[in-house]
Amino acid sequence: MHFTTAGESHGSFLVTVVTDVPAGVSVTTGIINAFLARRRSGYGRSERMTFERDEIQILSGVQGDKSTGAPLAVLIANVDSSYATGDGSPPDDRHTGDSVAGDPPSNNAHSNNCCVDDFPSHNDQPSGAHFNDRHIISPTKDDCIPRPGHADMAALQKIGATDLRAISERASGRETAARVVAGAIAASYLAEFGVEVSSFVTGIGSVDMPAERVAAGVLAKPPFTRVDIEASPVRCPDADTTSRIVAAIDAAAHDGDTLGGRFMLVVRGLVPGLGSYTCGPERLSSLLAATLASIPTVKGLEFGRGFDGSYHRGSQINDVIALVPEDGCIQPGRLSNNLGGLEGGMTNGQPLVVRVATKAPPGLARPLASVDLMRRQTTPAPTRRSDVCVVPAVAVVAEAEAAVVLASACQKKFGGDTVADAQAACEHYRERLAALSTCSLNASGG
Ligand code: EPS
Repeated sequence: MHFTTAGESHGSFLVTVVTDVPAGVSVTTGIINAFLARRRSGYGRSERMTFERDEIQILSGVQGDKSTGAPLAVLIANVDSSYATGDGSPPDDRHTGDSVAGDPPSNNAHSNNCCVDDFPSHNDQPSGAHFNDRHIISPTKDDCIPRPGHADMAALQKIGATDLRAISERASGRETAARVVAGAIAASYLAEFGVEVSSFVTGIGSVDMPAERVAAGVLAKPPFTRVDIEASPVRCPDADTTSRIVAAIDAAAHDGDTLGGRFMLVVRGLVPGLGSYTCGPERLSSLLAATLASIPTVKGLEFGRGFDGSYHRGSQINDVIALVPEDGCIQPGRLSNNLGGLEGGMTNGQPLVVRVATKAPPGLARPLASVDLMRRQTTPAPTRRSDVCVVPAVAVVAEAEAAVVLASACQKKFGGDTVADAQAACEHYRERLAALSTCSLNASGG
């Protein structure tokens, strides 16, 4: 399963195209909407999340609530669609296709206000300035001021100076809504194999959940449920920690600041042997690290005990292989899960556990300093709507990203054409694994 996204934060639509989806996966607007609604939630989001509805339209690849095996294309409508993109025509023209050939493109309100004329001449430039003025077509002063922590400045240098919105519109965290569409489809596929992808927030800013409760939360049978997690406004299944986090977010908002944090990604029900020990890039750890690190604001990843594990001796951190009871039999398993369910780049049948750290988002209401590229002056960065905290939403996006990687690994092991064929192959594989249990010894008279 693979996906790509298109669309801008304030364009008319975000688009997700998902390919290599086996036939027979349950795909409904309800399944996708439920995932998208979780991404919109979380205390500390900007006011945009109060009016975006993420209304979707499934354009292809589904018949009667099941995937057909053909690529799926899904649209998410942006309510805030103030940025004209594509052919530049307003959304209504695009729906009806009734724009008249030869008409000038109807751009947004700012587009004729090219700031190139406002530029000092080359002679006025400070030495060391390398901007190519001819390409700077930003329509407003704010759009010539890169915001620290965003893609603005590095991308401007990378692609040549241009209207910063062409960068920020695509680099925005809004694009992750389109990723969640693919994740919802992948999670629906994984559910057919009894795999549950989940996450919970463990800390935001300097507030952390008690370590014992975090440790219990990543066990095969945790003391709290998905309902408990979603009942918290910050997706943290600990009432006291939730209250302290909410207070911390309020304090940051009051100061015009933002907060990052930490969450656990936990996937239960995975069979051993997904991924590969044979080639580095095929290792599940590589694939998961790449996909999770691709999420904006993600700055740290730990598999299992991660950095903490590095302080311990091999005798303390490697999970002993033991005979453990399962389904009335005794079979080889583990008594601990220090390695987070991954050994040799493969799942080992334990819950997959990844701890993720995110930085505080860059949209500060009390802005950091930046440079006005039009006037070559230092100036405060522009202020827009501020997401004071996005950690609960990023955790949902991480679920989506991980689901796609795990669904692909599952397809690779069990076949990619239909869900039913893959389930049969998985059942056969489980029977092969059961041959290692004491029940099979008894059955064979051993
Ligand atoms: C987001 C939508 C954006 C931001 C946020 C994520 O909307 P707007 O720019 O209109 O306020 O709220 O973007 C970022 C955090 C970012 O860094 O760009 C969303 O739908 O998640």
